[in-house]
Amino acid sequence: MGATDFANLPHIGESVLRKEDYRFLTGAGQYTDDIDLANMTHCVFVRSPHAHANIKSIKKDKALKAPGVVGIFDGQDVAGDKVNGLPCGWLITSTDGTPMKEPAHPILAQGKVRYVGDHVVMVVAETVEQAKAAAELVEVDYDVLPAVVDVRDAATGKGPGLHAEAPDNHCYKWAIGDKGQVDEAFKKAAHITKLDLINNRLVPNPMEPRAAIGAFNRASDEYTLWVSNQNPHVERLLMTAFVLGLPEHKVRVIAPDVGGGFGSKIYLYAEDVCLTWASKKLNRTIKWTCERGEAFLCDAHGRDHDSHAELAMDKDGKFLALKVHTNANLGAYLSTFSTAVPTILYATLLAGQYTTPLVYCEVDAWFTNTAPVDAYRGAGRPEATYLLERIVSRAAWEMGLGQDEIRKRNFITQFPYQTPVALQYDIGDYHACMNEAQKLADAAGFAKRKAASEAKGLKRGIGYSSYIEACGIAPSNIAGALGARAGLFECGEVRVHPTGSVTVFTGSHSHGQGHETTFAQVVASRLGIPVENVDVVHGDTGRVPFGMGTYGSRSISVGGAAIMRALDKIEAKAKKIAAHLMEASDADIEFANGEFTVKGTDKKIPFGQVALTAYVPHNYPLDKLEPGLNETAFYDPTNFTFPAGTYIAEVEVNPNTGEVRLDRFTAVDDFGTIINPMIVEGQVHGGLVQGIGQALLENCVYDRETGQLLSGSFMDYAMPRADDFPHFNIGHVCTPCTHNPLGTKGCGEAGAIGSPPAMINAILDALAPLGVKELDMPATPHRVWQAIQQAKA
Ligand code: MCN
Repeated sequence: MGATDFANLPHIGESVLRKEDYRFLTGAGQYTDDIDLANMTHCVFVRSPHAHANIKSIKKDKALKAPGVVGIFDGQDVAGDKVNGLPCGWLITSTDGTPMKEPAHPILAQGKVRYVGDHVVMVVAETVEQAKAAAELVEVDYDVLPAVVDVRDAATGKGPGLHAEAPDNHCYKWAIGDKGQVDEAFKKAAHITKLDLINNRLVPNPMEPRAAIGAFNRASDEYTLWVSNQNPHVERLLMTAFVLGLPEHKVRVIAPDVGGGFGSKIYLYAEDVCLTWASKKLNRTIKWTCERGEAFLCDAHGRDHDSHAELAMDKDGKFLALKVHTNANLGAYLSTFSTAVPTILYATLLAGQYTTPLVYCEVDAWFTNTAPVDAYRGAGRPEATYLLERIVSRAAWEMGLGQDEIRKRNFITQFPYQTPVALQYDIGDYHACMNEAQKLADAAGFAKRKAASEAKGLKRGIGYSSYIEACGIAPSNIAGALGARAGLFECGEVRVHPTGSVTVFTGSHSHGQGHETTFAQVVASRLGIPVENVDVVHGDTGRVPFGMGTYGSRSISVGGAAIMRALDKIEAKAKKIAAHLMEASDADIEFANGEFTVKGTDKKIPFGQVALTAYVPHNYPLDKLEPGLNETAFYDPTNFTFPAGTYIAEVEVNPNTGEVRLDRFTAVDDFGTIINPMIVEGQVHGGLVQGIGQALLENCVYDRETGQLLSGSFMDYAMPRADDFPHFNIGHVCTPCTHNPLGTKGCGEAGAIGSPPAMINAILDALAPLGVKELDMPATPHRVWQAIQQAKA
């Protein structure tokens, strides 16, 4: 079935209420910490209080004697059992041809700790309280070393080396584009706009902190790990093949209900491996639930870039070339996909929506004494969009053009479009998004509103951002050539039951995105059955054939496409059964609205009758066809999908206090065909809140000298709240993706990608009359006020 026919099916584009919400809203969800198993023990981790230190000794004797203690393990114990370190899933090759530096990432520190929160000792006891009390008795003697936490310090050679493999803390130097050609283009430029900017470090903070339960069954020699994770098959593969050396089929990983992840639960974490390993060693089931303060320290953080960019233009503001240098903070160790974030997922997006013919980007990645940095909602694409959309607005102001006008002059209009940074966009309509956004934002009325603000002593500004992003990393062979150490396909199984209801098994994982509803809509619409008759199973390696999980807004476009492929097989087989039942030839059978018909006749039978016949094959072509109606498909996309849109923010700034009030925010996105508008709108809202949160409030700060995390709780890390936001104006443009069978493009990250530059551009626009030209996120009242004072000075 083609994408156009699909878009016209009954439940597609319908705001079906979320099937999963009944259980979530009535307290019936089952999160990892809700699971209590017989004879279960509990675990806490003794973590490093220092950013950088040698471990002189670890004394466990007193703790071992504490009430309820079942076992205590440290780095020597795991080394003794030949447990490997955590692997990194993406190999980046430096410009000189050498592989990135890949120091060991032990699951319990071996002789040295490298960030506050690094795992040192695991304490297992009968109760959490007993484990905590015993952990207090573990004596770790440290020899504290100087630390380096700021990426600018690491990049300028300040601070000590963290790893013997990278004495200068340099992990890799990576580049994309032709530097020589870019330099030539700069020589011909009529105007060059320059910009230095920082993309602030963020803490993910899903509602449910990480949690895991490791269990070992002596009878079957099998392990089970329940874990709050976004991709259980990948977790199992990495843990068995690379760390524990276990047969994959002897380990079952279950990610039950998961209360959000935003990227931070993609990774294989040390705790998950510790619990699995120790469950056999102690022959006891072990639970660990991360506390919020612990999560701040040890969940992978996001962003943390320091960049310099230059944009060359002709006299009309047409972009000739873009040149970027970025220092990326990787933290103390390489987290699972960390190395791909500031490279493949970042620099390849620097063409944006524009015809810029030449782009060169160089990235230096550094180790620092901070928590590992990895993908966080958007992963690389927010960093690219922030840089590009900030410099484009600055260029507009320098050239005396409107922020809209400079964008329109440079928009790509012909598709497919090959960018100078590897990606080929299949389709889009950037002018349509801009026009719709300007209409919804009432951009024409801005001058009047600005005058009204001015009359109140307030500064009003408008900020634009025309983002593009790439979802559903693909195809596997190209990603492999670029360093991916995993496939990027998805798997779907459609099991039609004898009574015509359906269970779908998907390798995608839903942790807030509503897959149980939208995937059911896809299946119900194809088979012409009620949405309630379709159940979606995900998150269990014991039930789902295989899966690559959820990240990069890939689930509907890759996971959904795999289900579509399985449905193609179901339909093809069902047609043969129907042909037999109606004594017609296979070629004459048509299927629509849940009925099989014979072309040119009034003969018809419902889907349910075919399903029953498949399992009660009395009148059945057994000589040609197997009984049953159960099909599996794997789908490896031929390209990314490229959602894009224009966002417009309008703010009022109080010049006396520096306080920013977001007055209106408009987001017009092109997600191709939309399955469920309500869910998509929810996804956009969530993304916007995270992006605007980054722009105005959120900031992860380490003490530059000691490496202590200063924003380690919600008292110091400002999470956005509902009353920080106005009602969002949401609009859509639809250019269906050309290469997946649904015509969909991902929507899960767009809001977080497009909104930060729109916000900062709006604030800078408001403050332009005061001479403010520079502002880094988050634009807290203090920072804005300081910028105003500095401009005055
Ligand atoms: N959808 C649709 N029509 C489209 C596109 C998507 O109806 N054209 C629906 C999908 O069917 C799905 C939802 O919208 O129900 C999101 O789909 P998609 O864009 O494919 O994204 P994923 O499901 O792969 O979700 C991942 C994405 C990412 S990468 C992050 S990070 C993120 C996000 O989703 N983390 C989230 N949204 C989140 N939402 C919640 N509540 N919690 C998180 O942790």
